[in-house]
Amino acid sequence: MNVLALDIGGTKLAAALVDNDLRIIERHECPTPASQTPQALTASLEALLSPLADRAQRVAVASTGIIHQGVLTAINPANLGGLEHFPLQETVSRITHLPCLALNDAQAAAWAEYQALEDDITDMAFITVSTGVGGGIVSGGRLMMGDGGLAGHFGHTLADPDGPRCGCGRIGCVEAIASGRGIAAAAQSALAGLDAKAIFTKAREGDVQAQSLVQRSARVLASMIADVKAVTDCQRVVIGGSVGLAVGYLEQVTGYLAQEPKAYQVMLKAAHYRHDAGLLGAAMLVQK
Ligand code: ADP
Ligand code: BMX
Ligand code: ZN
Repeated sequence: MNVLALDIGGTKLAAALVDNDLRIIERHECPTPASQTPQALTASLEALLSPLADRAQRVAVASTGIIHQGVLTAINPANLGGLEHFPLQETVSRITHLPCLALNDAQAAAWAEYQALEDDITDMAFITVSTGVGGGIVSGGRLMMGDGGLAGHFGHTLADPDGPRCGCGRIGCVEAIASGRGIAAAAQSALAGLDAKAIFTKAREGDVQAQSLVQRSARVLASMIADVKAVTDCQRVVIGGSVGLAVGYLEQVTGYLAQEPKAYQVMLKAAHYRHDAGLLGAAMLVQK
C-alpha cells in the first residue's frame, strides 16, 4: 500500500508517496502560505496533494499544532495563525478522496525515530527545533498523544520567567527563545530581520551576536532536556527540525547538557530520518 504522507510545518509543507517498505518514491515541498488563512492553506494542500493522490490508498498527516479528532488548533498562533479549529482531516480527505489519519508533527516524528532506536529502549523523547519547538514522547513503547492531543508540547514549558512572551500566551516559553522564530526575533542591529538559517550562517562566519543567539537557543534547549529527563526518565532524546539538525547545534546542546547534574543527563542523537521523520512517522502509523 502506498501512503501519501504530508508534513505541515510553520515554514514549509512537504508531501511524499511512501511505499510499503517506507521508501519515499516521490517528494515535493512548498512554503507554508504566508497569509495562513484556511483558504490559503487549503489551496496549497490542493496543489501539493492532488498530483500524488491517485497513486496512494491512504493519507497520513503530521502537522504542527494540536491535532484532536482530526481538527488542527494552533497552540502558538504566531506559528500558524488564522487556523483555529481547521478541519484538517476532512479537508485532506476531500482533496484526495482517501481516508486520512492526522496527528501532531513531533508526535509522528517521535514514533518514526523510536522505530530506529536499539530494541532495548522503551522510553524516548523527540524534540524538533524548527519554526517552533515541538516534542513527542514514547513511554513504555507507546506513543503518548494525550486526551486532547497536547502530550509532548515541551516547547511551552518555562525557560525564563523574565523572557519574551510566547505566541501561546505564556511568558518565557522555551519556544519563544530557542526556536527558529525565537532566534530571529531576538536578533538586533545588523542581524535584525534575518531568519534563523541566515543567523546560523553568520555565526559560522564568526559574527559574535549570531553566535550568542545560537548559544542561547542551545543552552535553553539543554535545560529543557534536563526537565524532560526529570519528568520521563527517558533513555534517549532525539533531535530534529532544521535548527536542531543544523551543523554544530547538537554538539552545543550536548555541551550544555553535560553541565547539568548527572541525574538529568541523557544521551542525545540527531534524527535518523532527518527532515522526513514526521512524514515517515505518520506513514508508519497508518501502515501499522
Ligand atoms: P517547519 O517548522 O516548517 O517544519 P523547518 O524544520 O525547516 O520547518 O524549520 C524552519 C526553521 O528552521 C526556520 O526558522 C528556518 O530559518 C530554520 N532553518 C532552515 N534551515 C536551516 C539551517 N540550515 N540552519 C539553521 N536554521 C535553519
Ligand atoms: C508549536 C506548536 C506545536 C508544534 C511545534 C513545532 C503550533 C502551530 N505548533 O509549538 O504543535 O509541534 O510548534 O512545529 O501551535 P514546527 O512548525 O516548528 O514543526
Ligand atoms: Zn508558549
